[in-house]
Amino acid sequence: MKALIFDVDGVIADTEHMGHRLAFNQAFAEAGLDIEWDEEMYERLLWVTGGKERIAYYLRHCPECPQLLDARIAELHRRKTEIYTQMVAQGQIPYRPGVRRLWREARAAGLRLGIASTTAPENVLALLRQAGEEVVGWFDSIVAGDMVPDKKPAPDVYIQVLRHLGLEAGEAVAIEDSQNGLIAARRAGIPTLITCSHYTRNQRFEGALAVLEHLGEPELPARVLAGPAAGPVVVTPELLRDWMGQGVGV
Ligand code: XBP
Repeated sequence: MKALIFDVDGVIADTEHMGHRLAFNQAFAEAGLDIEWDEEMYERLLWVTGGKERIAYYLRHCPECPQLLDARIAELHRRKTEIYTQMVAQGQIPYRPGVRRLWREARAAGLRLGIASTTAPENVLALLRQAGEEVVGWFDSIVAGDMVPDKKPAPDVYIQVLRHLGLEAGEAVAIEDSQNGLIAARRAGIPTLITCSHYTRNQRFEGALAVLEHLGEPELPARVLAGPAAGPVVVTPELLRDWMGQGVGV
């Protein structure tokens, strides 16, 4: 294991729940559109990855909604991104347990770090900067949003990160929170750990290394929801190497 590749939304912070949905709704309201995505609707819409794609999908399936041109959807999405990045900059979306600790431990252990995300690159940078300006430089590859042709569950984003890092799939571990993310990483051949988030708790994760509540802190170990260990765990580079060595899986 030479690298850890992190998904962003749901893994670094519970951004879908605390940020993205609210930002979409605010952008709709500001544009004078009578659209509000409640939690139940948003959970279903999350199967469509990418904000522009999600808006377009929703409008196509909403007979009473205006049918907007792609340029209008892109404009709405730009405003949504502005709203979202402001929310992040104001510190409204805290990091999940264990994320910063694992980044530090991975670097200390000589592992490289990557980001593979479907969200817009400016959203990724805003969230990383929340941990300090220098944190962006900890990542040797950040691939996000429209930087690849096809979004998750396509493997493009992971294949691109592996290319940047110059690694084979089996030399990295991906950390994801959703079934679409797991499929993307597995299609790229990368062993994948799942930390469930607000909207993905009920999804299925066959083929993951393990399914955890979060990454854990020494004072707040994470429950193992499926996988190799019985008791609560704190995810460390050593634990991941151990699980990789044992060939564990869900
Ligand atoms: C999650 C997504 C994104 C976000 C919204 O990506 O599918 O579309 O919901 O962000 P990941 P944008 O879990 O891979 O980070 O509106 O910027 O697309």
